[in-house]
Parts: sequence; structure tokens; C-alpha cells
Amino acid sequence: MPRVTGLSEQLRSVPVGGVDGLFLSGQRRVGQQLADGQLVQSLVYGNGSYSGGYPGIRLADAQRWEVENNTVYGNRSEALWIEANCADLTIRNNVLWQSGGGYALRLNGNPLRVSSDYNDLYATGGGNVGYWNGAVYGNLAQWRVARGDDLHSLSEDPRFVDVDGFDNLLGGDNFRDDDFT
Ligand SMILES: [Ca+2]
Ligand SMILES: [Ca+2]
Repeated sequence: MPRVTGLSEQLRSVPVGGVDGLFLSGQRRVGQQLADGQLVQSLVYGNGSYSGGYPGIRLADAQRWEVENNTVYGNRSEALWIEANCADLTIRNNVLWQSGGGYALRLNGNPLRVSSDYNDLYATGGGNVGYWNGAVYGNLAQWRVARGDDLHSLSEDPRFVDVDGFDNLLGGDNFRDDDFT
């Protein structure tokens, strides 16, 4: 079973260009999906800060994955982006904070059997809580009505101690004092 955990140092701001923070993708062939995995306890932030429109975490061709206990903050376009060819995902206990446009949780098209709950789906500065099947959901109440999901989730400031640290610079070479506790 593929398991991704504890990412932090690898996924800081990119110096140039726009790239996904973490892009997990199966091969685009039948039978070669990225199956039965876990993405847990990772911190992904500050990606795509300089140009482009790119998410903190993006999953494609992923089947039967658990996405749990991750903190995703300050990425360019989405905190968590699920492609339409994913299925059977469980999204639990994540802090997905999107600011300045984009979406905390984006479901491209209608990926099948995506269950999300107990998350903090937080959007500020023009960001939206969700995107699904071509529609934008600005707040958690709208998202719940549309999805019938995230019934125990929150949409609140997670109150990180000091995300950019003492130097007031987020990620990149300035990450050592960044504090998400
Ligand atoms: Ca810093
Ligand atoms: Ca600071």
C-alpha cells in the first residue's frame, strides 16, 4: 500500500514557476491507477506562490485512498484538488485553508464515492470552500447542501501559532521558523 506521510521540508514554496505542491497520479491506463493508498499527517504549504494556478495537493487516477490529518495552507489555487478519474476516497480530519481565490476542496467533475467529513474547510480573501461538478460553493453551508457531506466539518480559523515564523517570511528558504502548531 502506498503511504505518504510527514511531508514538510520537501514541499515549501517554489522559487519560480507554478507547480503542484504534491501531485499523486496513477498512469492513465486501465489497471494502472494509484490504488489503496494513504496520504496522512503531511504539511503542504506555500506552493505555486509566484505564478500559475496550482494546488497544494492534487490527486489523479487515485482509487481507494485515505487523505487524513493533513494541513494544507497558502497554496496558489486549491488546497486539495481531486480529479474526476479518482474514486473511493476518504477525506478526514484535514485542515484545508485556501485564500485569495481558488477552493479549499475541489472535486473536478464528479469523482465517485468521495466521502469527506471532520475537516476544516476554510476560505479567506476571495477563496471558496468548495468546487464540484462545475459549481462553486462559497461557504460550508452551501457545500453541505449540495454534497450531503462534511456534516461534522468546520469552516473556522485553525489558529496556527505563527505560520510564517519570526522572520515573517513563509516557506522557501525561510521555513525553519514557520510554525503551524
Ligand atoms: Ca519563516
Ligand atoms: Ca510571523
